[in-house]
Amino acid sequence: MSNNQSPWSAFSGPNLGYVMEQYDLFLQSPEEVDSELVSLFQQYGAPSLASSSQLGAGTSASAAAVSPNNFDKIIRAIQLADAIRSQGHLAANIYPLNDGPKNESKIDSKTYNLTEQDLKEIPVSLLISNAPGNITNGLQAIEHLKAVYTNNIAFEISHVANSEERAWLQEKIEKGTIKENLSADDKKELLKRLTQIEGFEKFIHRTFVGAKRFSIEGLDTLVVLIDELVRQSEKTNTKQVNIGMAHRGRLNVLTHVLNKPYEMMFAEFAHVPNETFLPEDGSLEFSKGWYGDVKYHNGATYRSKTGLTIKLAYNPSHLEVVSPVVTGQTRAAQETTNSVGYPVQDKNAAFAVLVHGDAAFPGQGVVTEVLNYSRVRGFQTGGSIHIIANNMIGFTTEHYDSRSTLYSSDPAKGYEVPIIHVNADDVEAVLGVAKFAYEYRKQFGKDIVIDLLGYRRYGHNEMDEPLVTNPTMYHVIHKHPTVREIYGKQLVEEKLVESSEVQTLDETVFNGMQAAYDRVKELPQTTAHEIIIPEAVLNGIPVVETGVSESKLTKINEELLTWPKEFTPFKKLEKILKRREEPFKGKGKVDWGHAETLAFATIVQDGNSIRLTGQDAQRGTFSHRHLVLHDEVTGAELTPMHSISDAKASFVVHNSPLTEAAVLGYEFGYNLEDSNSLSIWEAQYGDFANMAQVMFDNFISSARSKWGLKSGLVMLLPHGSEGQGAEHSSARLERYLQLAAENNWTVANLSSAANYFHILRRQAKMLNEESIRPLIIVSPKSLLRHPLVGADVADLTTGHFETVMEQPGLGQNAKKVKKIVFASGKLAIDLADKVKDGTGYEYLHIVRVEQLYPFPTEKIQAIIDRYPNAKELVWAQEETENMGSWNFALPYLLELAKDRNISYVGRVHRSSPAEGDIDSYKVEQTRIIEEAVKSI
Ligand SMILES: Cc1ncc(C[n+]2csc(CCOP(=O)(O)OP(=O)(O)O)c2C)c(N)n1
Repeated sequence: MSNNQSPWSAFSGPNLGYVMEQYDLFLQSPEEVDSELVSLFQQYGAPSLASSSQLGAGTSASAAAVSPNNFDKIIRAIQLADAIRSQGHLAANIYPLNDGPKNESKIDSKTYNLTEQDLKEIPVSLLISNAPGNITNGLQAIEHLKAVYTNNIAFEISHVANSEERAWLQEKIEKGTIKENLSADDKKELLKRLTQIEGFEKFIHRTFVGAKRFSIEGLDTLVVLIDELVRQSEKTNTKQVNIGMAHRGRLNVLTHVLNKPYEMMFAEFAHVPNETFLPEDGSLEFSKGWYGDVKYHNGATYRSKTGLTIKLAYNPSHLEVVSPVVTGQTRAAQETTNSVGYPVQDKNAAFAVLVHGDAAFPGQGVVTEVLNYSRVRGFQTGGSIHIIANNMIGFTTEHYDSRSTLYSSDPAKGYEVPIIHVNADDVEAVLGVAKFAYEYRKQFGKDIVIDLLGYRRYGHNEMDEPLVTNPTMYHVIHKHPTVREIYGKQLVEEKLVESSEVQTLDETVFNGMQAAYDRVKELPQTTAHEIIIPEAVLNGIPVVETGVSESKLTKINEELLTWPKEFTPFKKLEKILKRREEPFKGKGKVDWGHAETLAFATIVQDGNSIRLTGQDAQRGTFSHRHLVLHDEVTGAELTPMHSISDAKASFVVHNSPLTEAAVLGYEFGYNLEDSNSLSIWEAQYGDFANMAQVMFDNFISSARSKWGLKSGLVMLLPHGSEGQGAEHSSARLERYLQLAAENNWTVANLSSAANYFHILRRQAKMLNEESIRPLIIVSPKSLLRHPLVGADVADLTTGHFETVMEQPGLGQNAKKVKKIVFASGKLAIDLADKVKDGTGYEYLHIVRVEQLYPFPTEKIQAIIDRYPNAKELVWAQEETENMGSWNFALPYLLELAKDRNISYVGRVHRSSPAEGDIDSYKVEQTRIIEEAVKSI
């Protein structure tokens, strides 16, 4: 630009509009305008159309003739165009029952004091960049914008901060082609699909009267939407689609998307075994637990001939909690973990489709927990496609009692997720929206929300009478035609089909279902349901040798402590870590964190990848881990585990977002999908795990018995009374023991770093075995560096995980032992500290129960049998009497004790797990220790 040339020639379209707007502001309050623009305005005066380089295609003569000095109108027209973009959704036709809020004033030209003639005079290019060629003046431009932003599809994208993204979205929308012109065949196919979807519900409604199915009707196009996502996936070589959804419409999705045969479905309604109808080509897989679950919680895996796998996740009643599980599964499906270093992620390999309810989406916090990790490196999956199956009601609760926001989808806005609202009665629009969402995810690797707005034809379930609580809504619904009827009518009007054909199609589909049910009726009726627990589960975990040769461990240790020359460690940390050389030179002990590191290294050498996550897990809450080092100068990260020679699998530790439910659920899902990976979640303190209680109750403890899902997930829950007050003293061990049954998981409270090494290695070795089960370790805090807990290298070279350990120095003279004390974890070490080498405690033996569940009855029995004069069995714990392991252990002790006495030493019944001040703690802890070891 030469000095003399007006800078305004460089501006065109909406940019010129923006400069004009700024000029207007400059005239009124110059201090609010950017200083650079101010100097331009001072030097060159008003920006003018006449000096703009391009008026753009479609600029009519009259438009070009707008007076350059009177651009107030232009500004108002631009504001109108922008309002349509940002507020058009308020005026859109997105509610099938026409019962949503509507406000057209914000996009009315009168609000902007603009006449049709005014608009006609505005150049198109000022309002729309790259407008379709048939738009030749401003009025047409505004009408076009209204058509694309306020029809049956509405958009909310102004909260997306990235301008490239917004421009991409805007261009796609304003092209006006999201709702495509379908061929006649495509339309007929769609009608057929809608007929099947509706027909399935109608058939069940009539045949199995009163049976709960959580009908899809009113949101039938949900299936069409997912169908399209599947089709797009097949086209773009995506390997896996993971669907998470609740009850609503689930049976329809199972049948039509996962291709579960009608016969199988109807057999379930008729209470007859359905395996006979499982497709013989192996395309469909179900896992089944021995205790089972209701049909609308079951999942399935479908493998199409094109190589695409579709999974519908097994799901408990608890709304939204499946979302993190499915997202974790998706990450695992995207990652390759069979080589050293970080796992390699291919975001195109899989994606998650998360279907939400309109009440649950804004109501359940786990939804935003999941949205939050959408761009966090350890948890993102390149974008989930969220669908709100929005029937405008939650059970009987209407939106005004359900949320404080205008839309159900509003919580997603904080995460810069584009939101598309679409009228579920416009099947072609729904189809277009599915494609659009798929394309967006592919382009930007981010989440997107489709708010599919429909209604619910019946009550919450089919037994409910919705007129009782929601009369006005339901009087409308009862008169509202189904989407099949609407689309059938449309195709008749378009002369693509005769109305009789619509009717015949409906009958044919219904007859097909009747024929399927007739085949079911031929099966013998049965009400018996045998509960058969698999042998491998009943047998529990066998003894697994887990020692590693000293030469291997020595080499690993050296490799872990050899860092690249250019890496500048933080000196203090370097000193601490270098101390890990000492146990290999016969000095000092391998402490807890060191034992863990060595176990991890040997596990990746054996070929199992490791993924460890948790709050501050890289360093470890208690600064004991340091698996990721930071260069003091550059801040660069170094993971020494990646330098282990012969490692055959990936290793990663992620610091997680500050959530328990969403992260634990994620890891559970990850581990389900990649059964070869040792997935570990660590709570910052064990008590925080109760924020994820639903994951323990509904997935981790029971997924195998309900759904047949195997998991080897490890959970580390720091636990132990140390005078830190009520919260950080207890992982609420009793909860995990209460949920223990049918060998569902292992619960351990350890007192030895060597035993920790062996239990981790045992878990890894069991990963692909039938006997694998989740592992809960209530892990230590002060024991992390306790000399009595540390291991000698020799303790790691042979042997296996010990479910029970005996206190060294005690019980030497069997006849003299009068009392056997059982303790675990930190109290076991407090007692060890007390009895030292055992001198003076001939009457006493202490048994450390390292594995609480499955309870090591036989081992304990063998120990008790060695001490015929031990008349007193004492269960000692530092927890309160109503917490900890005592109530769980008592029935086992009663069986073991025979004629011996059983007594309890520990804190009395309390409502809070620990005293709030350190002094009271010390007094109480000392009392427990004294009482436990005192002579009888
Ligand atoms: C966490 C949780 N709380 C309560 C319920 C009980 N419940 C089942 S469905 C439902 C209403 C759900 O409404 P919405 O999310 O709109 O889904 P819709 O059933 O309408 O499809 C409620 C409260 C539940 N299943 N899960």
